[in-house]
Amino acid sequence: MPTSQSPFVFPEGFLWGAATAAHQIEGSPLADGAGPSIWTRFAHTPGMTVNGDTGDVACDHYHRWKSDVALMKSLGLKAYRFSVSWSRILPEGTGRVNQAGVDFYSRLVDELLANDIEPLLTLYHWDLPAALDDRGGWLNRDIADWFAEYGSVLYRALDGRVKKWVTLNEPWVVTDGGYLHGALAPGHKSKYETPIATHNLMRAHGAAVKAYREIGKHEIGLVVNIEPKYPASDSPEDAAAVKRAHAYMNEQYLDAALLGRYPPELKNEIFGDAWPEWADADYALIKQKLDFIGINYYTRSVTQANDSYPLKAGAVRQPLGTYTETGWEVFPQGLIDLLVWSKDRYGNVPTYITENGAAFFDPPVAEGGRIRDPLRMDYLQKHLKAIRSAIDQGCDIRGYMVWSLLDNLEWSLGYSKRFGIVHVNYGTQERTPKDSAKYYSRVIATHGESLGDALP
Ligand code: GBH
Repeated sequence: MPTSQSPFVFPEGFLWGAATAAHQIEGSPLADGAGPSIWTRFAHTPGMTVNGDTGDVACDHYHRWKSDVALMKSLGLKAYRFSVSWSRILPEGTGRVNQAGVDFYSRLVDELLANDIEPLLTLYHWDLPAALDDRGGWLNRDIADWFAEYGSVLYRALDGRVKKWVTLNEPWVVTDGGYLHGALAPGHKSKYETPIATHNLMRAHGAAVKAYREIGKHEIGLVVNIEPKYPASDSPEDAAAVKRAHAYMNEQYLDAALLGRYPPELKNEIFGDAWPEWADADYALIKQKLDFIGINYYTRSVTQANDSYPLKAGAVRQPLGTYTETGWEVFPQGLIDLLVWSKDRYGNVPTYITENGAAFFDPPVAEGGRIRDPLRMDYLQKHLKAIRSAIDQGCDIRGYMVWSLLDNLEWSLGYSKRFGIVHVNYGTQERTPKDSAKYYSRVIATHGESLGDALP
């Protein structure tokens, strides 16, 4: 029983968990009747991923789901956030349901519940059915209906056992990476396509929430990535760059979902004529009541004006900053700042931190199976303290999902970056909890009370 002595004890019911995504851990993407996704296709296109890495095997979670749940249980996790691969459920994206795909997730959910681990299910974590991409993917307005149809199959199969649903993971990354800069599937580079993909993602989100209200009885929300923007100098140019970057990354999707509009900077300062006018009926579809929002936080951005296209703003490296292996600055105060900003702008919607974590080089597994990852442990401690402090400042934070349970496929970076609190040996598929996993277990077991203790 936590005592009131520790300033770090978390509110009752605060949900401690870990997160993953289907394409990043499952492997066997075409097993049991599944159709290909844009990520299967993209990763098999030469030159698109580091070392040509693909998700064909990944962490083999598709076969190891049961022992992976036992691993979660042994760490004391109370929740597990995962995503469903759309093309396992509907191989063509719409129409025919592949029951074997539904059964896979149904068994996973049963196993989680049998171990008292609450499932948080994300419908879309970037692996669009390739068959839908062939029909225009996120550029086709029909995708709102396709997405609601897909969601409805899962709501009917799993609602009640699953009580927390997420429509989209990080629509900003889908559009910026997939349609503007092309580093992620489907690899397009078009200023004209990006706003259309954005808008159809949000229409699909709205349609899936609307369908949920007819079928489901529990909670549904949206997950976004937020990166607070700070000016690199006092110049008016940098202040304007911050405003653009903030509107583009941080306000774009939450404003649409919660306020029913897009920030004016998108048309006036960033996309110009490439930003279309949308019908009022679209905004009405997009703005649905949400039960919660999920925020993924990794880093901040110190922003300056530049001539990059089309944002004319970019991040500057901080000479005194600490950086992770993906080149992201460690900046826990940013998490407090963004949670307070979100509370003030959107009215303290119940919020989960649905991802937070860091890639660092881990030493090889030492004798006795120990993996020392002091930098990741320090990262977790600082960010959990930041959340505790945001709660003290009145933010309604309901839970925390560390990214990630396992080392996994880091999209186009392949297996080169390790975010797991559990090490994966990709040769043997052996899982070894790192020191950070043991630390996180103890924080969970003490409900935060031990958060201030010196790190081992
Ligand atoms: C998440 O996205 C994904 O949901 C998850 O699948 C992924 O594995 C995980 O993060 C780790 O990458 O280069 O300094 O300008 C991360 C969203 C958006 C966070 C871009 C970092 C760039 C920082 N990312 N942001 S910088």
